[in-house]
Amino acid sequence: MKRMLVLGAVMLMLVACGDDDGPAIEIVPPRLLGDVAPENDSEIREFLETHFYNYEDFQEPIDPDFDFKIRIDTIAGDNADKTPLIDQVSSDVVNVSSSQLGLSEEENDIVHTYYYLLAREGEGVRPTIADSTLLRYEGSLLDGTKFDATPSFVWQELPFFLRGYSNGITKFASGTPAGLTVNSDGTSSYSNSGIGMVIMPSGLGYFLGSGPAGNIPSYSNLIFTVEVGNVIQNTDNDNDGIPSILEDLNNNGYLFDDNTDTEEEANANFPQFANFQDPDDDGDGILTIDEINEDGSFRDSDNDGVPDHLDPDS
Ligand SMILES: [Ca+2]
Ligand SMILES: [Ca+2]
Ligand SMILES: [Ca+2]
Ligand SMILES: [Ca+2]
Repeated sequence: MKRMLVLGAVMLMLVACGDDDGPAIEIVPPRLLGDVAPENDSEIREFLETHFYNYEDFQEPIDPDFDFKIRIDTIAGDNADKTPLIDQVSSDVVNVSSSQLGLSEEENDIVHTYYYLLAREGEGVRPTIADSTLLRYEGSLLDGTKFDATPSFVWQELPFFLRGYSNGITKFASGTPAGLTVNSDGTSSYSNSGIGMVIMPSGLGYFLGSGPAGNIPSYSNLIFTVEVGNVIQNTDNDNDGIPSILEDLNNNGYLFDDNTDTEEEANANFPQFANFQDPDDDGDGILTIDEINEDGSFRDSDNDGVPDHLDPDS
């Protein structure tokens, strides 16, 4: 996941099929978000109804040897009377447009529901979708196939293109400040960290597939178990004096579609940098940090309603 998805070009899946004239290649266009999202949601809900997690391990008194790992199993046999996940999760929604996934079908604001489980409430603060967060995670498919994991705590710069991941992380609070313990066997733990799980549809994940090792099939629902250790609030990714979360100009909870100098960057053959990644938001050659006041407030020198750092002519 540390490797960002390159979503510029829409990938087409090639399917070989035979006919009378020999093998031919049929191009299958990507499916519609609006068709896949409800299918994914039924699959996820069925999973939540038929599976449970080791919630008893998380209840007091806690076994001193418990590793605070979430374990999922099916409700059957000896476990037939366990409480299903569906009774223990919460949900939230994210609107997704096809352009945000590099798709061309012009679908806008398709509702996607993700589910999250708080196995242990953290004691500290919750990150925004754009805060640096110290965490560890494990990603898997609903069938249990693991595709990515960081067994040790790592600092991650949110947001990710995986919106279910970035949004899901905001539900977990960090642990006790300076609560990191490195054990003699090299493992580490964090006191009172937020521990839980996020289950998301493919439109909030890798949609067409791929993933860290190219091992995620198209339209796959994803599960991430996460533990949030520490959070840097008001992270300013590009050090321009404006916290990243405040660079979501259109307030849609998605930071990659707020780019004030799109044309200037295209004309200069630069890659596109969204405002939260761009120290000169309006591309006028003056750094944003030099176009705002020291206390972080904005200036509007020519009184046209556009603050100086977003206004190339002032
Ligand atoms: Ca935005
Ligand atoms: Ca830019
Ligand atoms: Ca910026
Ligand atoms: Ca500027």
